[in-house]
Amino acid sequence: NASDLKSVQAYLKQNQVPLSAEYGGVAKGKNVIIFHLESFQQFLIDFKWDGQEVTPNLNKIYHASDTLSFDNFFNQVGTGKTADAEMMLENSLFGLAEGPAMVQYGTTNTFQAAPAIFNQNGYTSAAFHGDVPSFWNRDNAYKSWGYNYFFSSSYYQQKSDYSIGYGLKDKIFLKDSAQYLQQLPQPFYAKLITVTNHYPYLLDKENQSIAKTDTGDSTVDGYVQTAKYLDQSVGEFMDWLDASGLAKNTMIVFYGDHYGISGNHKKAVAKLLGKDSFNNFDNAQFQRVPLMIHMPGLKGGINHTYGGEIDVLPTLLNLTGIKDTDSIQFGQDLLSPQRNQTVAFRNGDFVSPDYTKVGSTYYNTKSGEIIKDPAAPVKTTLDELTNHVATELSLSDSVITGDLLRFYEPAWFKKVDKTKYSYKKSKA
Ligand code: GP9
Ligand code: MN
Repeated sequence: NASDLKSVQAYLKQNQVPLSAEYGGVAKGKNVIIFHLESFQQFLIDFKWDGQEVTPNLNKIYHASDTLSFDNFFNQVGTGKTADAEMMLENSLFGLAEGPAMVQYGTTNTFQAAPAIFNQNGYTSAAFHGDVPSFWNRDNAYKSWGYNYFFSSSYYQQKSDYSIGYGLKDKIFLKDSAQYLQQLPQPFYAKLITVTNHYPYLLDKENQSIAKTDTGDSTVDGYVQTAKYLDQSVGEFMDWLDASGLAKNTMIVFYGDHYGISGNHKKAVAKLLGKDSFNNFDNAQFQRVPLMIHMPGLKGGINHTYGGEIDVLPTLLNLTGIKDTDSIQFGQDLLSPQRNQTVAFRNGDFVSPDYTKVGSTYYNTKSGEIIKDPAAPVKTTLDELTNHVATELSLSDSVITGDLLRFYEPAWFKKVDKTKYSYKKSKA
């Protein structure tokens, strides 16, 4: 009820940090493209196999002087996988510990999500995905989030070899999406969700352009092939974006939504990474995914701040100069010098620049050493970090399970009327 909202607001107020002044408003009025790199992990950046870079196009973007690239950025998904990533990126609310929040609460809850915030600041918002609209309850959740448009499978030409796994192959999906994208009124906020680089990483022969890896684990060895295919589709899309003239007015945000290879494949991952062992600490560090913010003229570089998917929305709103004072968002601007760098995982584990928690074991993040019998001050710090993460997660959960945003009507946001939206393709 409304008093629960008060405790959430008190926590957020207490943990508020100033936004980056240096980057505030540098992307004002620019188009925003959110490019969802399915199951794409940070270790693939600059990774070589079969005598070549697996992802040369993304590597080039990662190292470009007008790209902000975060090398300590983590996925924070629970069992909701892509759905949790979407919930975090567009609401700065965590998915739930059990079950996908986007499915259980996406239809009925009140949200103050990115598509609606951008739309109320002059943007047209659109989502693109080559799967059926009902997957992860997207068609209903997107109405709650205020997407003006949602282009899903019925908007794309379908042929038997056009799809693989959960939907359209990325090259086809992106080529057709570009036709819709360039017709959107500008500025637009557009999310492109790829899907080919998805477990178990199958790809037809004619699209394979790198050898499988040789770990012997059949669900791991195809990963470089679908990752390279995704990278090629990014390259083709970026060429189109340049040729269309849109690139110069667009900030494009690439992010990996969660791990591709789960920690259960320890032996295979150790071989892949050329390590002689792969333990729980290594697996926590392995949860890094790319976040790359690319915009012509942006003061880029590799940013080492520790952060996660929960932090993207406040970062984007500051970059685009959109005011949302006292929003109910659990993330912090990734570019704020005062930010809290403790990255909460959905199960209560965390990684910070100094400490990593996995279950009941604590490690030194820099050395990977287990911390046994810590001295009193260290023990206090570890307890504080553990409690901070537990509180952050449980308060975020209360916002979702208690539908608390229905009690919050900030001046900068008009409640979304879900009945206004329909994503059905009108019969041609
Ligand atoms: C399907 C795709 C699923 O639409 O987004 O991805 P997942 O949640 O399995 O990573
Ligand atoms: Mn996913």
